[in-house]
Amino acid sequence: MKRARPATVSEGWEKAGSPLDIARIRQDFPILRQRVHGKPLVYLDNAATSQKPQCVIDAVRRYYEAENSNIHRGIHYLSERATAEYEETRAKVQRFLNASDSREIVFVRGTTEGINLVTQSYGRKFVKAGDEILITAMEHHSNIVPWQILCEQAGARLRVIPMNHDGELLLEEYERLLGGRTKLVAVAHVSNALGTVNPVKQIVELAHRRGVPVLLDGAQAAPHMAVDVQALDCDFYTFSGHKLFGPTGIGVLYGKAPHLEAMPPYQAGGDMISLVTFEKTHYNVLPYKFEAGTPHIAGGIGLGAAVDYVTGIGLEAIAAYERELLAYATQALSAIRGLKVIGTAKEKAAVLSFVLEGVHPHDIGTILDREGVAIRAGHHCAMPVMQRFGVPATARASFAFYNTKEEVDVLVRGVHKVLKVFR
Ligand code: C6P
Repeated sequence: MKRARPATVSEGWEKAGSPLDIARIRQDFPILRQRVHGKPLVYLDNAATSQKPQCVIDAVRRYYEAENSNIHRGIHYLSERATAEYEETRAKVQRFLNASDSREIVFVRGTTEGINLVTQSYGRKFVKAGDEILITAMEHHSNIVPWQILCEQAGARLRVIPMNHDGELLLEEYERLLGGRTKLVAVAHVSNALGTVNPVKQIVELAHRRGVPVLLDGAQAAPHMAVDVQALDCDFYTFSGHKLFGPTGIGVLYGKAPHLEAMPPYQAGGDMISLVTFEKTHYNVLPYKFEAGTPHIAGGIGLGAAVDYVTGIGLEAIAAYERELLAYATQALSAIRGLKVIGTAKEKAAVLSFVLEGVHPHDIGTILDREGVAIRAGHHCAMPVMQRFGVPATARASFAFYNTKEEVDVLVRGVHKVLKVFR
């Protein structure tokens, strides 16, 4: 049955209800109490980085106040305590991604480093002249440039799976591109510029039928939906801690153990070795073979607290709430004359990119900022996406579970203010 359109968008929303106590959740994020330019902060730039709950801030502070020491090295009390906490995060991330073994969880600086690790370790060993790497037309630069560099080094070719005008991948083109030369497929789970949730399970299945491994860039997925790497059967999965309500400078690369075993080290130095002589070095076991040097210990401990926090709320509940929020915002913004949403895939996550006729996205961002609303305006490190849609940039609102419909209303009122200035 077709439902009548609610008198105001928010009325329909109120009735939809949500199992999450958002008012309560917001109290966990001290930064959200801030005023910006005299207005309450409305933080809608979560795809760039998300805010930190008090428990994450406390975990980082506690480490520096009470545990600061190097890990995996000392036999003293502080070092053992810090090592245990850092390694506990690895176990938490293993459960979070449902990886079968904590040896498959490699700590990196973030998604960018996770992808660079695979290109420079797996890629340099297994990709040869004449081989092909498949990526998609909606990748972030982090999932384009490292592959370009590898292809240049190896004499391989980078090929691109196209998308339609809604921002959905053309799977028949993908199947056509997958061939005997394909050595690896690298795909964003969720597009940061369009919000598209890609059919990654199907993408992995199609690649595996031809014996091709798949890397999934989970930067925009891991904070917003439950990820099960065993169910997806992906070969590599990477995400950034700072988008998952954790600290910057820490992230995760999941890799299937047989791949990681077969790969040479990415960087060399302390901790990634078991025995060093001037003649020969023996490398450490997984995952330490890929973790050279003193890591971001406080970041790792903070990430553990972040994983606990989102797991406590529940990724299913987060995904459901954000779906409602996105629908509410899409409906409200689409009703504005001259506004065009860029990225209208059927399956979308908490990203809403748009352009306004006759107004540069940077002007939208600047005027919204004066209203206390933080969005991102620009190419979102996805220039080929802008080229595909024929726009220089977009304005992008991106949501997290602490955002509310009232904040969406502030955004909508702000866009009307932009229109008043320009029309
Ligand atoms: N996107 C955005 O505003 P790092 O910088 O390593 O934490 O994440 C890189 C990255 C990789 N893949 C995707 C899909 C991403 O969205 C990002 C980061 C931010 O959209 C900053 S450019």
